[in-house]
Amino acid sequence: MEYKRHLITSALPYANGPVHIGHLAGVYVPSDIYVRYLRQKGEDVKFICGSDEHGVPITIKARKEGITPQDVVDRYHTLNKDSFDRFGISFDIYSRTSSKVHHETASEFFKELYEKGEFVEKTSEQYFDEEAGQFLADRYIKGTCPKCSYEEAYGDQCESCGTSLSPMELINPYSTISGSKPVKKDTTHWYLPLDKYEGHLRKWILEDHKEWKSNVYGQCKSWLDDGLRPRAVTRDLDWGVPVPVEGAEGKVLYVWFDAPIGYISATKELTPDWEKYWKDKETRMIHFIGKDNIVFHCIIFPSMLDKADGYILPENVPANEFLNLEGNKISTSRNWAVWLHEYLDEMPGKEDVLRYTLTANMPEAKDNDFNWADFQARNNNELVAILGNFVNRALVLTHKYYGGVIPEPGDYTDFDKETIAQYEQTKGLVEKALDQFKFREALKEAMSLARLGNKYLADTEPWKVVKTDAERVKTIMYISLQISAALSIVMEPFIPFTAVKLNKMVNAPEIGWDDLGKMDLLKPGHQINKAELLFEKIEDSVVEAQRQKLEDTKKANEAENATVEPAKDEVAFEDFTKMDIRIGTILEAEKVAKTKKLLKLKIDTGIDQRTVVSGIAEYFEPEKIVGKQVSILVNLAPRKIRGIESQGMILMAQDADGSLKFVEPGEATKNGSTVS
Ligand code: B3M
Ligand code: ZN
Repeated sequence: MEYKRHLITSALPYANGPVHIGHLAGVYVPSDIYVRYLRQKGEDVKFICGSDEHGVPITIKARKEGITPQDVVDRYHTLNKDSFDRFGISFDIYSRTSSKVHHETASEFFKELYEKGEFVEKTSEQYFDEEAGQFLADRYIKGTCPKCSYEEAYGDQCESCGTSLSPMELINPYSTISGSKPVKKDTTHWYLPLDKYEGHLRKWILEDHKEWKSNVYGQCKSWLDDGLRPRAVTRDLDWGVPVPVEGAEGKVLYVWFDAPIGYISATKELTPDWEKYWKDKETRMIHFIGKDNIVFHCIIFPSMLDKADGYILPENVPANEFLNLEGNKISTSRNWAVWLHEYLDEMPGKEDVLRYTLTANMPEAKDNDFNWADFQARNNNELVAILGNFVNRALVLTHKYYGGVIPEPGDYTDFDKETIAQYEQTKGLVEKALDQFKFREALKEAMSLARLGNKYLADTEPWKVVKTDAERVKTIMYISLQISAALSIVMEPFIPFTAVKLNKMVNAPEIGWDDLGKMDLLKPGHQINKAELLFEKIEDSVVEAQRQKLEDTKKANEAENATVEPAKDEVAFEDFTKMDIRIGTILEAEKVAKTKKLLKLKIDTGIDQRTVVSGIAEYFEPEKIVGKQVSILVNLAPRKIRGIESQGMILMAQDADGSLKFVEPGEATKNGSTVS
């Protein structure tokens, strides 16, 4: 079916933390590529996003920081909106669900279904924290997962096995507010009877949308085969959209009921024609999300839309899988992530390098991994060595031979014709891939054009031929310049900053997607602008610094989670008094030859000066510890270590991250002072 317009939504990031590369690879880079592609083709498209500002994680963060939920969402809404903008994610609107428009829209939506009698009203026992004086929903309650026995499962989902849960299913539940064991108390909520919609959903998804990605189709099928259950769409919370029903004081809409309605309220904010995008069958709606949001976008939200007045349903929901980082799961709580705002600050001008790498490794069908070595390789071996190198040669030689003016080509050789024939395939190959949401494949086809150009120049060697056949070089450069101009268009959805720069260099603002494949994008006599390098090599030190940053994070995590050794067996006081520990000062320190771990120390013990061999060489540079005061066991029997007689032992503390620290007096102390 031909559609008049497209409504593209991308998951609303929770405003309780920054956006990281997992979000980008899962949702925002693919949706932005797709929207830019539609715009290139001249389609009428609206790209909708915004902050998801309700939900328990936000109130938990506010409580932890002693601020209000509004303070939390204001901080992250601003940070994320700014970061997306700097990264070239080209939303038509980036709204927020704490807005007045959204509260009104979500409230009206609920009321519409309520008045139609769609909800089932049910009073049931829910867990209540008597200390905190509140009901425990979602992340306010934890316990053991009934499915996999993970002991930190939340009331709404087990993060270990992914099972969707309700608080009543948890084993040994406890409140995450007070830690106390909750009691059960009656409360009334409104439920969406998903079980009633099962037949319609089965037909709509399993029969009418067999073309959906297998990871999405498969998850929907297993949800439907497991049997759908009524789902509560309200909560006993004070942060969110109040339930617009008499007697519902203190209750708000469940975040996953109100958030998808955020797409509608944002469209309302964007255009008075919003109903054309939400209620006209000639609009094609696509939801871009991560795999953990499939049930909400394929089962729950479409059921809500279907029961409301005249809304269209999504034509596709191309959810991506997850991205891991250096072989580990990305984790906000463990700070194991590459945060977008930090990347933008630390790698200015490299937005497209990250876009390119995340697209090349996009977790489209299975989880995939991001690592800094690959990031560097993609930049140096592909962007610099192929795309940048080709374009730079084509433009620099045109300036060198023709003062930057496009030459008149001569006859094409067979090799020219083969190259042009391949160039003419690019548009169709990129479109076919993008129409199927295959972004890795689409990028590969677009980059094949750069490889083609690079090979064409390398094989024709105009810098050599120019000495003998100037006419031939005009044809070679003409063909190379058409390919360069085509790259400034076909690369725009993927690496938009570079595409704009390249299009300025070829000085052809008027060309567009439909011109791809033509051989007269730049006509003879056209003047190109100055050639600049599109990319610069990324040195080892740059990625080393990023890896070190992750290493430091890992160490900090280990330190935080390290368990403290249990105490050793009891000793009698008399045993302890036998040990004579003094304060001493390190006078000299040197590495013990042929060993990695040993330092030979000369220590002033206040009693005498003596030699001690200590296994601290991997932790301290000898010259840096001279003069340091230490605690030394002076009546330890001397022993030979690597031929050196060691007369005593200095006391060291092994920190949680494995590092060694001296046990030293807090202030200057006389050598020989007794430690007891
Ligand atoms: N806030 C994102 C998440 O689950 C969630 C998406 C809402 S889209 C309506 O991380
Ligand atoms: Zn589980």
